[in-house]
Amino acid sequence: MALVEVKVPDIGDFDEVAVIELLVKVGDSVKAEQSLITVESDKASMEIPSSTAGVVKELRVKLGDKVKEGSVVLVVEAAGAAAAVAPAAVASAPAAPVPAAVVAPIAAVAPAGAAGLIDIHVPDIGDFKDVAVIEVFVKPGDAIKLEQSLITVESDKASMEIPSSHAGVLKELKVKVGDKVNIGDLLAILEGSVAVAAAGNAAPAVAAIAAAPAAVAVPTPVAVAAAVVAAPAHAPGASTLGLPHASPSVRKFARELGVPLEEVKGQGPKGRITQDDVQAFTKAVMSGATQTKAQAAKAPAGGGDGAGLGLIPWPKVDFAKFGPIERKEMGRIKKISGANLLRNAVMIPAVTNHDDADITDLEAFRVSTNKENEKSGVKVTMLAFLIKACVAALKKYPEFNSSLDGDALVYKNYWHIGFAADTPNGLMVPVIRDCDKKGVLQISQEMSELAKKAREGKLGPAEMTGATFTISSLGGIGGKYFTPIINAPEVAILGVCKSTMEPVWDGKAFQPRLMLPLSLTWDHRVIDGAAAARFNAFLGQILSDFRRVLL
Ligand code: CAO
Repeated sequence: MALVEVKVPDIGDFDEVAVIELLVKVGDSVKAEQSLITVESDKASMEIPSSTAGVVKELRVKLGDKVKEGSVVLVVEAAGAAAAVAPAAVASAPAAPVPAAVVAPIAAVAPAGAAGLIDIHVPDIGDFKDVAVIEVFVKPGDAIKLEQSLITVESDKASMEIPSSHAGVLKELKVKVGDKVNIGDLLAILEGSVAVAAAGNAAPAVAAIAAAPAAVAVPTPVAVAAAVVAAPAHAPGASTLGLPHASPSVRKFARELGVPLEEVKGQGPKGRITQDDVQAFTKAVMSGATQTKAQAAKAPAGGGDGAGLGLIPWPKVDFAKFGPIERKEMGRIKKISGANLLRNAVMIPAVTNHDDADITDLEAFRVSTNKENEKSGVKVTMLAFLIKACVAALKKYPEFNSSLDGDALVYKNYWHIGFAADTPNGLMVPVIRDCDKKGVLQISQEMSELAKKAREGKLGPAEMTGATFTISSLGGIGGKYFTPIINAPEVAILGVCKSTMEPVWDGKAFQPRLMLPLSLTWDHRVIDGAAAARFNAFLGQILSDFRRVLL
């Protein structure tokens, strides 16, 4: 097999251009004319094509290298070659076909009829036809300097800026983004007395270099000499024109996916946006982890990603400086629940109402029920009664059983109640379905089965989804009140703490009553404070006299 060196072709007067992208790796099969690397000057980026088909054996350049005409890009084992050739006898292949220099230092300039009006046409951009206008840098009324970039055009292999051949005030733009242009097309009309042509030529050259696999358009020395570029184009890393820094192929890729390139954070050298960056951005948008600005602008009350909060960075502290430390990765469940809790805490305007419910009689009933049912093995806890009581309150105040969907509220005619379970792996929320149709005994039984499964890490996805309201009970542990975080897309959550005997004034005397602390957190976009107070009060009434559940 013949080993062939693929070299940088004639790229005109641009020497020492930086390699900004490697498009192939060792072992890849490449076709003739396939793009191998992207190089970039401060005015344009271009892809260097392969002069031959074969398999990449060796890469001779790396990111950041400076290359010029004749630099070896890589070594290819040419397809179809008969015999192996020792590395010492590596054959030099001709560089990619380069047609005659085509960026001519002429831009058609003709008076537009009226005095002082100058037509600016697309100059000779080489062997490119119907190239798309991808950026327009100027608008009517702008004062345009000689050589100032007016638009960027792009083929699938290169992008180039078209400079103004004259100075003046822009009267009319004849192109817009998306238009296809060709040599000689009218771009703009300037009004200006100073019709200065560059360096003794009628007009400057295109302030860019363009390259295509089969037809590499390069500025001739004459053209480059003529192109005295006054206005800076988009230098890598610096976005003087707000232009995202990316190669033509990446721009094309982003456009095809509808990705707003200016919102993609470039991870490449000098902040260059790579294809991987575009893919990562697309994945993040698809998974809901982020939103485009357009989505955020359209986002209804229930949407948005919290981006743009303008928060200062998380403090980075070297804790070891202050004492011995041990670092442990958080478990999967903690990571997942953490991300959800953060979103819910940040995005929901949540308010918590605290209240107490007199459960003296209910607790007595619960204890006697458990005595009666001792043999059945099913133990009824306060949480099961709370679930039943909450269903009654949710039915009376249906917005607590709803979810935000854009600007609409979805009212659910089912009552599936989630309960927070403390497990060795972290917080989990199993869901008991159709609690309105189940009795306290059945709810108790299901709850104990689901809690066991949760602790053993055996809950299936179906057992953790579909809740319409959640209860988080710390009653078995202690505490007085707390502020639970809403489990979105639900709109409210009830926190319960440990009941205690308290002296309660009955109008005549203090009576010892078992009081249960309740903490109701609610989404203020959906629920008002008065409704929350009513919900808690109603819940308290039911818990103090459970017969009300039947009403
Ligand atoms: N007041 C006083 N005692 C209570 C009580 C309350 N509000 N709630 C429960 N208790 C008692 C029970 O009666 C039981 O007492 P006995 O052992 O004497 O019968 C004891 O506390 C333990 O109850 P439990 O916790 O096992 O049962 P439960 O039904 O109340 O709760 C479960 C089940 C799964 C919710 C619970 O085990 C749990 O994991 N709780 C933690 C939830 C949590 O972490 N929430 C915080 C989320 S935010 O981070």
